[in-house]
Amino acid sequence: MNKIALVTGATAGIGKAVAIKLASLGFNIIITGRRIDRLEEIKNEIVVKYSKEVFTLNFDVRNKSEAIKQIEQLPKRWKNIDLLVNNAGLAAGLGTIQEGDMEDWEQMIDTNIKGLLYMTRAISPLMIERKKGQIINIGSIAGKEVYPNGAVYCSTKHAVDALNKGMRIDMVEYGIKVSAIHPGMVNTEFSTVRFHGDKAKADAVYEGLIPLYAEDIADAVEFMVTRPAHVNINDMVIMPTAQATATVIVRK
Ligand code: NDP
Ligand code: 8X3
Repeated sequence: MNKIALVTGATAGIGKAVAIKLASLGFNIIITGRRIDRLEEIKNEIVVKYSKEVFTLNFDVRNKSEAIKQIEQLPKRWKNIDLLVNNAGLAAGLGTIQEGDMEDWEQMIDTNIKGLLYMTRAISPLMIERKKGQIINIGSIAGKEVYPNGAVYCSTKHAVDALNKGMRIDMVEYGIKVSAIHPGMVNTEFSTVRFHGDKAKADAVYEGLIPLYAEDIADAVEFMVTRPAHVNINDMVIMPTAQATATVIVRK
């Protein structure tokens, strides 16, 4: 069987583009997400275009017992996961701490930090047993800087940055590569989700500049997974050319 990659949050945006890219590189893919119709669509697309095998897992990464069970119950051959892409995540809302919506905070913390931890806890022992594997964590420029009205989202992505470094320390003796990609603005469903479905507000985020596209991040994943065995890319920060920092953006 070909190499196996598991991509969390593969029903949209970066995760979907990464799953498709990895299939084009020859991986069989496990895709996860809460929207089962999307999982089935993407599975069909990959099977038809790339003739790769796809296994779908429909669950919420915030649900600890479900996340662990989904991996435990994988058929034996699908447990040989060579690559885990921890991508599922979101920003919910944009506002100050003093006025923040605590439900939004919990959703971000539970998905971006705890969900990533559950998936890594479930899958890393399988890699350790085989003494091989690679983990790519999708962080953000928000994990390198803090911007106004983004304290909680930025905290979750700073946590991803720290977890990426910590995991690398824990895994090094087993030969497991651990990397992070930290994108700036990528035009996906991210802003629509952040603004709770307000598409006009979301579109305004990308007005007057060429943002990154999900495929640009998939290209970075391709670079990471095609390095020789002795090379690990620790960390990659990728921005649109029109963006210098989280807040310095040139719009024309
Ligand atoms: P999208 O909203 O387009 O995609 C998010 C994906 O995450 C979806 O597949 C969604 O699937 C999944 N997801 C969200 N919550 C859960 C959950 N509780 N359980 C399972 N899956 C979940 O956004 P992006 O593709 O842009 O975001 C992907 C990652 O990239 C995130 O971690 C985000 O923080 C990060 N990022 C995004 C940037 C951007 O500008 N777009 C920049 C920097 C980082 P479903 O809804 O079906 O469950
Ligand atoms: C998403 C990009 O700039 O909203 O992580 O933090 S930003």
